[in-house]
Amino acid sequence: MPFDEERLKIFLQTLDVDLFGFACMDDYDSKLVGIENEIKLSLPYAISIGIRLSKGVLATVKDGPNLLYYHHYRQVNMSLDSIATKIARKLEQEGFMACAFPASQIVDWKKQCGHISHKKVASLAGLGWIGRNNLLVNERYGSQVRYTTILTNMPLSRNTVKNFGCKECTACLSVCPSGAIRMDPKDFDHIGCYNKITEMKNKRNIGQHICGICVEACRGEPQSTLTGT
Ligand code: B12
Repeated sequence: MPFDEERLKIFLQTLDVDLFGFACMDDYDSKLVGIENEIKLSLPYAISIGIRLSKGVLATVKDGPNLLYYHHYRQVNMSLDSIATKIARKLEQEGFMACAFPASQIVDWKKQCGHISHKKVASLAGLGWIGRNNLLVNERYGSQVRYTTILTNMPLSRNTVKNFGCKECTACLSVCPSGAIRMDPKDFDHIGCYNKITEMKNKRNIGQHICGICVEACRGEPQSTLTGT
């Protein structure tokens, strides 16, 4: 029996992820960073996976990042990286090519970019939309999900993009310590956010540019139907 999309879905359901979806790299209209752009042609399909953050840990994020959140952030990144490697290995064992990208690695420090935007791939894979907080908002889990991407040449169908938008929700607006969040997601103040995160990193002795306040505030709708394929 050939390893097709249906069998891939069954395999993905056995893994410890909360969300997954498929996209076509034809629709990814940005350049990849620090890697040959031709990979989009040789590996034209994308699998986006997401792991939700612990509600218990997020509840401790009051006025900014703490060491517990930092540890959890690293653990979830490690889980995503390990699961993405497992998926790529499975695809290669089944005779396809695949490439797993790191969950959280900066390859261009000046432009603050990773190889590929996981938010963009996840939104193309139907897992959510870019919210007022500049994060990917999933209908069910809000922004409390971290993502990564696997590219492959195994033919996959595109999921429908769910660009529902934040509607009247402004939960993240007033809590942002830098005032970077505005009504229109396009007006998000990237520099203001970055400066505040850098200040918190230095003051709180946290080894990473993290914050967590707008992540904690964006909780999604627990009643909504499960997204992903
Ligand atoms: C570098 C980086 C940062 C930099 C900022 C860089 C930047 N310019 O965005 C800093 C250190 C400031 C940062 C901060 C944070 N980050 Co960060 N970061 C990254 C990283 C490693 C690379 C991002 C990148 O390449 N950006 C380049 C720009 C061009 O791409 P982008 O921001 O991803 O997306 C833009 C465009 O692509 C476009 N877009 C996005 N989707 C779509 C869809 C369509 C259809 C279209 C047309 C356009 C479009 O609009 C976006 C906004 O401008 C990613 C991991 C990754 N490889 O994706 C994590 C990542 C974006 N970070 C993440 C998080 C959670 C955070 C923080 C909350 C920190 C924390 N963990 O506590 C804050 C968020 C602050 C905020 N509200 O935005 C998560 C987001 C998860 C989510 N649910 O959205 C990611 C995806 C990591 C992960 N593995 O999950 N981050």
